[in-house]
Amino acid sequence: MADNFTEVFNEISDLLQKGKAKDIVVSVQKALDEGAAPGDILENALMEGMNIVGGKFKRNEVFVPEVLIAARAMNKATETLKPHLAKAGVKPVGKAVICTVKGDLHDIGKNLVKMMIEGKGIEVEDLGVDCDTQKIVDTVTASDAKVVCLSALLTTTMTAQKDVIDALKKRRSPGQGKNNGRRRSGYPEFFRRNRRRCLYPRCRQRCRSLPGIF
Ligand code: B12
Repeated sequence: MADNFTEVFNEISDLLQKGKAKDIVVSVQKALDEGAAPGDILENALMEGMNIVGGKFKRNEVFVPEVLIAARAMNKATETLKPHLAKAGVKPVGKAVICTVKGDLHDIGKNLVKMMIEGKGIEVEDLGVDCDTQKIVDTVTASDAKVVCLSALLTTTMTAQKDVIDALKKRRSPGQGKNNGRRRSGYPEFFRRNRRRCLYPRCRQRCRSLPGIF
């Protein structure tokens, strides 16, 4: 953490842990005015505070209501940061679909990832939380999205990521018919063209992520 900003970053982290949504917006603005980099505020103040809340939640020192008000403060703070993280006036370079999978309501990380991707000039269609596999597949198929971002924080919802990937592999979108007698892959063209590896660990496709995003 940049020494100059230790005080204001600690203040932001404390306010997040206490769930002070109004005050945190003022402190985030103060940090920006003092010249702190938006990415540092996110990582060294907000994420720091959320990790402390997470640790306390795990040790049963705080409970769901406290985590929820901290989450609300986090969302308010990231709203303030958003315009500073996004590159103004960047022409969209592609489209992504993002959501949390069926059964998962944790959307803070998803919202952050969305902001980061938007900051790279990618247009993002956000399907929200607790998203049905079929709805994701339909949206991806109907759109020209090149990237699908699936967020799952629970052990029990991880498998829904695989469900979506399997369903996407099986589907045949209107533009994905036969190609020289061979069936074309259901994977978005981007992955094949850019030779990236899939986010799903066991998938052998090379479609990891866009360069420099994650
Ligand atoms: C906040 C929180 C909640 C809030 C969520 C509020 C909200 N609107 O999001 C509430 C109180 C609702 C909640 C509920 C529950 N929670 Co909770 N929660 C958390 C907590 C404390 C923080 C998560 C968070 O937001 N972190 C901050 C963000 C910024 O980090 P992140 O989510 O990890 O996201 C980053 C990366 O993961 C990544 N990322 C995230 N998504 C994506 C997507 C893509 C495509 C990419 C590339 C990257 C990426 O990038 C993000 C930025 O770096 C975690 C503990 C922890 N320390 O993680 C537990 C935790 C996730 N919850 C847990 C549990 C058990 C639950 C409940 C089942 C509790 C209960 N008994 O009711 C419920 C389930 C609700 C549901 N159906 O989803 C467990 C999960 C354990 C497990 N292995 O399954 C955890 C780990 C706590 C614990 N240690 O026990 N929770």
